[in-house]
Amino acid sequence: MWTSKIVDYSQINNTDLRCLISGKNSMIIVREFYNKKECQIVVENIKRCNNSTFQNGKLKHIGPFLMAHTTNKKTYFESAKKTQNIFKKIFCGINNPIYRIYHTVGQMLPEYSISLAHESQNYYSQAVIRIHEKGMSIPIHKDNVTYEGREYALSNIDHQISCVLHLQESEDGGELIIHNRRWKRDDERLRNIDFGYSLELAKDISTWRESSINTGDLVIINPAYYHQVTRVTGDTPRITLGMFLGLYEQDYKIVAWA
Ligand SMILES: O=C(O)CCC(=O)C(=O)O
Repeated sequence: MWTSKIVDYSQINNTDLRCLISGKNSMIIVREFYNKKECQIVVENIKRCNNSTFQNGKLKHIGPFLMAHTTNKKTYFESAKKTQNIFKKIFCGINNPIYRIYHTVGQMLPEYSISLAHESQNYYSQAVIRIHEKGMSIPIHKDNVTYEGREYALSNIDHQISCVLHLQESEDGGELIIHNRRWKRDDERLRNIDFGYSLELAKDISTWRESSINTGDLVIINPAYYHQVTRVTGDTPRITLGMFLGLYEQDYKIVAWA
């Protein structure tokens, strides 16, 4: 059966990220990556942010997302720069989870260096904080910068990994589902006009639905496999911090972006 791998933050040294790249496991959950108190402080700091902090009012994202700027690099890099200061404020006085993710993945692949991606002086977005309020969901989709981010230098990576830190869970809904089907170019015929793909792609495919994710857990997946988040049905918003990592095998280098 296609299952997740659950590890404690103290055991990450023995965790091999390659089980995601090869598709052997559906996801890695690092338990208690961030403690509950730290999550609470971050959530309180997010609540204090004014409206101009958010990318757009409806979706409630902090930080630009490369996939939303595939043909607008200038705006993406400008917004990424502005957001660095917002993140400094949000994580002021506590462990910055962005660097902790770098450190954690660095321990899983110790021979690799890891840093924020950049194109000359332009640094990519560090992360995206997503606030999913009641009624919101993420349709079935894949993430593949080598296909969709061709205008960006990092589209020549060898592998892409997605890391999502759960800062606040909703009482109900907001579950991550990952399907044991890797994106193929031919699947584009089943793409929706706005975002995501037809659920037909997941028909008769083994699926992993993870309902044991707790506040403070870090979830790592291979985003080339179709995944989705079910509708949030509780009153408390689901709040996450996400970023991608790209591996360059020959250079033993990992770059981070959102
Ligand atoms: O919020 C999540 O659990 C998954 C987010 C997602 O779809 C992604 O990182 O591509």
